[in-house]
Amino acid sequence: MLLSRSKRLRRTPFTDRVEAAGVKGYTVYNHMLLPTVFDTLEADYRHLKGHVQVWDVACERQVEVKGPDAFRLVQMLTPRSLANLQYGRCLYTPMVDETGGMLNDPVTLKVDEDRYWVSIADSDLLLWVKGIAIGSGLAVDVSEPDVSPLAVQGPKSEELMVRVFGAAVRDIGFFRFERLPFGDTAFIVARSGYSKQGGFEIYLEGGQYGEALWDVLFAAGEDLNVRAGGPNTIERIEGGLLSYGNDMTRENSPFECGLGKFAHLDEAYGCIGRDALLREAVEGPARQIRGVRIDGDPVPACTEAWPVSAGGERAGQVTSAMWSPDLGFNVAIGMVEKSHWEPGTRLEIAAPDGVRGGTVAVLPFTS
Ligand code: THG
Repeated sequence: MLLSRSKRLRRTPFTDRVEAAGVKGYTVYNHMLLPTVFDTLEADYRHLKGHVQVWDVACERQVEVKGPDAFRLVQMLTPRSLANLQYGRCLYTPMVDETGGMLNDPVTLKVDEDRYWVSIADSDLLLWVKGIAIGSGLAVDVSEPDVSPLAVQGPKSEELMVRVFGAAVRDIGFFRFERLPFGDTAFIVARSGYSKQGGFEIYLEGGQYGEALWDVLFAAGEDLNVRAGGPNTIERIEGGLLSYGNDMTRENSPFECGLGKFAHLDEAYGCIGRDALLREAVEGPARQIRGVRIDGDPVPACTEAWPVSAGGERAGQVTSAMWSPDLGFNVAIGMVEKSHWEPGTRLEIAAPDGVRGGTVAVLPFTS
């Protein structure tokens, strides 16, 4: 089965290079190509944990909010207090609707006075933000600028980034960014990314620079064994990084997603979902994201939710699952009902190839 391609399934400034690097699989994310496999998922995983990879994550589109009411609008979107969001900082910001349901889990950057970039996961957040801006009569422009993140991930990422952007890279703290020169322009460079192996994200501003940036990274990293890669499902499940649309949807609150620490309900005045979240906070969530260790041989691909039960009673669902070569068991992420969410609780998981035993675990997986 091949995905039929057209203009609607957007290419990125890096797609020609990704194809030349021998991409073997894509997913679709924000209506855009996202490379997922270059060698095998397991070989890519091993390489990511040992070396350095360059990832085309242009699909992490930016919703730019600009204008005198920009701060006010962004704070309407998230229960996380933005009081500490100075220039140079990135914040992981769950975004919710009026019921407190998750609409997206972006990283938000203050890139200028009265200008924010909301670096989104896979949902059409732009439409929601435009609707709120217009419906509330706010003085803002909401757009999707020509910005395409390129991630450099893995233990050798700092060495590679220093070679291309200079020693200033070393002083960038986790979830901080600097604007660093590149040729006749400059890019925002953040220490962040969708892996637990350490790394950076370069916010390419101007698609015309994409291939030059890609080529410079590969030339500078030859002796570091740099390769093309992408968000690796095995590594991200081990690391407990959530995937919007898979592990959580509009049906889930930040509390259910284990993101309650990012809900500052005493401070996030104006947040559209605040009242609903305040109500939920009284009782606490009825279910929550957990790790699940699944018994047996490597599980098949998790392409839909797998029902989870315990002693005949419904106990939740598994939404991401993979065999972990390093841990030697199947790692999974699921939503588990309160009655069964204590780590160590035994579960039955209805995988497509049969029912398997499993155990509730803490994220991230360590052993
Ligand atoms: N980088 C950028 N944009 C993105 C992603 C990214 N947009 C889509 C998607 N990823 C958004 N989701 C996440 C999920 C987790 C993290 C980042 C984006 C993440 N979490 C860290 C963790 O859980 O350990 C740190 C969170 C914190 O403590 O602040 O990095 O990757 N630009």
